[in-house]
Amino acid sequence: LEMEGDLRRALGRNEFVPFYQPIVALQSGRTVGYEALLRWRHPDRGLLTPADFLAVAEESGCAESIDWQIFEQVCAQAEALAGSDGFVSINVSGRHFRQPDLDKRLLDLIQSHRLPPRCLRIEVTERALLENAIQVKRMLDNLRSQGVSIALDDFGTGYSSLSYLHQYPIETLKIDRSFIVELPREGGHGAAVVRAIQALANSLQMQVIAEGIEDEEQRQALLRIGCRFGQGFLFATPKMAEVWLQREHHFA
Ligand code: G
Ligand code: G
Ligand code: MN
Ligand code: NA
Repeated sequence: LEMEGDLRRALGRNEFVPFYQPIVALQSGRTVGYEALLRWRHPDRGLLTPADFLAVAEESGCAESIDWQIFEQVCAQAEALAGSDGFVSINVSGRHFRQPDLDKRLLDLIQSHRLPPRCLRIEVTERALLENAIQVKRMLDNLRSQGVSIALDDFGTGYSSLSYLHQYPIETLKIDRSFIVELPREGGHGAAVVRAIQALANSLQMQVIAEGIEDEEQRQALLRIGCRFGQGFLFATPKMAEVWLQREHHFA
């Protein structure tokens, strides 16, 4: 409750900012895009992550305003970050998809910033797809038809039914980092899951991005499985846009 007042003050002072984590081609180390991740630059408590405040923000009804503060900044920065063929992805919560004009508002924002829609990607969770299936499908179809791409976040942790996947305009599956942690153990659970997701993606002609890659062993295991893209502390932690715009970064 103390934090609730704090959140509203922070909104007024634009203390919520997107940090960007590079998404790289695992073989070459070339940056192909960025994931925008919410941070709160708190004047006293330093840099806070969503785990520190998102639950309170949701209870107090501030979460959507925080999201729009992030989307606004991403739309202003995404073209420079994306370059000629990259993208910036944003996390859109399931709760946010209950708003029936989310697609229209996002497209209006994109247009007001003169952002080429191909620069933007939306990360949606399996849960969001299933909670409000018909409305979410309509909105994702609309966004996709305008050039925004769609990724399914935390894949593998949600629901087991895969039958819905091809019905949505999803181009990318993001493998949850819980599977990457277990990956290098030969014959382990992680490797089996990652191999299965990669095979599924291949047959549906989707791209795969592995999350939370922390060491070279994991990267090599992913390359052996045929996974081409990933992100994680092995390459880079999330940082402000300015850091990535200063010079060309290569994570080979
Ligand atoms: O970077 P980090 O560990 O703090 O992210 C934790 C979680 O917060 C992730 O699951 C991510 O999906 C979510 N998240 C990150 N940025 C945003 C955002 O801008 N809006 C919302 N709603 N969630 C976000
Ligand atoms: O749920 P989502 O995938 O959007 O959340 C991404 C989260 O994972 C962010 O909080 C980000 O800071 C965190 N993250 C990114 N790379 C790594 C990593 O290599 N290891 C760990 N432990 N967390 C990571
Ligand atoms: Mn994400
Ligand atoms: Na994820």
